[in-house]
Amino acid sequence: MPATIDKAPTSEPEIPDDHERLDAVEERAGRTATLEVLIMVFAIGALGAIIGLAVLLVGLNRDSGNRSSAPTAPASEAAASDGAAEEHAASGGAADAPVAGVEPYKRPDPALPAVPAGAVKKFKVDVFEHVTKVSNEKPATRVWSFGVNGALHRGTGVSTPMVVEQGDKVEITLKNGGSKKMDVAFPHSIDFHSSEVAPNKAFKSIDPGKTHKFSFVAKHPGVFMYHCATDPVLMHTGAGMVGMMIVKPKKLAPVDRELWLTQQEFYIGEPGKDADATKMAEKNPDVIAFNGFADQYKDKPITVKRGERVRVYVMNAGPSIWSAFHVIGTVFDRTVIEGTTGQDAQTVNLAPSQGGWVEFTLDQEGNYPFVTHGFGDMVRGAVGVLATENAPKGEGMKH
Ligand SMILES: [Cu+2]
Repeated sequence: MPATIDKAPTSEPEIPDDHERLDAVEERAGRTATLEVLIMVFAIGALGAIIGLAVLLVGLNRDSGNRSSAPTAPASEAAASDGAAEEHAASGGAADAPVAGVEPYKRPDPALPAVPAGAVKKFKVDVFEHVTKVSNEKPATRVWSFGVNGALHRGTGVSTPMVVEQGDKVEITLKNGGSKKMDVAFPHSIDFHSSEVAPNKAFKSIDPGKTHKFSFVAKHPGVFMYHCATDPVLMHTGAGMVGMMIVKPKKLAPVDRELWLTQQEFYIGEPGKDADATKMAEKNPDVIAFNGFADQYKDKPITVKRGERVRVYVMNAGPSIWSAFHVIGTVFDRTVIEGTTGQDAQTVNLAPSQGGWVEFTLDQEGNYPFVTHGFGDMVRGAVGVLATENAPKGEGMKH
């Protein structure tokens, strides 16, 4: 600025008359000054080096502190935005680190839901994204799920089944996150294998907060998969967006008890975070579960009666692993899998997306485990127990 520039120097040194003496004095003074300057430079240099090192160390410390705490930042933001407290250990990535704000476990009732009343079967399908455990042994994970007509299986990773009868008109209203509680972050869609419709229209993706309505006639009986079809479909289905629609045949013989079981894989990422896409691509699930939680019906068995006729509707929702559904201690009298009726079967073979039902009676009081007989998959959680009313309690798998 001009104000500063205009300031003339006021301490201009005076020039003495005796030039010789002055030169000598100046020379000595100059040598002394040079020495002093050298010492000063040295001292400053040393001090600078020390300060520099200290700054560097502090900087490194802060930097590493930032890195280790970085993963919590998005979680805190998410917590602030949806009101659900969510955090995990700042560093080390401990797999068993506690995750706050995890939904409490609630055992899904395996009894088959009823067909909705009314001439047109109306399903209001909610998409929600939630943090839940899917196994007692594994950290909580963020699962993307479907709820139906207000029934949301929070506390597990399973989506709600839908049941209709052959020939029913089905009306679907898909709501991609109808409220803050649904916590939806991505576009989603729903694809029904039980329908015959133009997928580009009916199964289109919709943004968070949007609604999409479509209908179809359920012409074919069977146990059909439904799933999110939004790209990348492996990510959406591997994150949990799979379920079953049962289309009962018109003249299905009544049985004493009807149950539903969805076999599903879970690929757990960072604790409390979205599923691990690399594990999905490698088909290496952490958990394979019936109805969304590893071993849950082994720990809390499904009660049946000795001698009653049981029908179990089974869907292998994958997304990638086969199911070899088997009940230990019985033989299936009748099986209906993908339109083929069978009998005298020990195990049914279900590719990812396939389903059907099996019928049997348990002739003696006891605990009858059901499994995928692919045992490497069973040990990841695909096991449960059917316990007759007078079976020894608390014995689970013992036999
Ligand atoms: Cu989706």
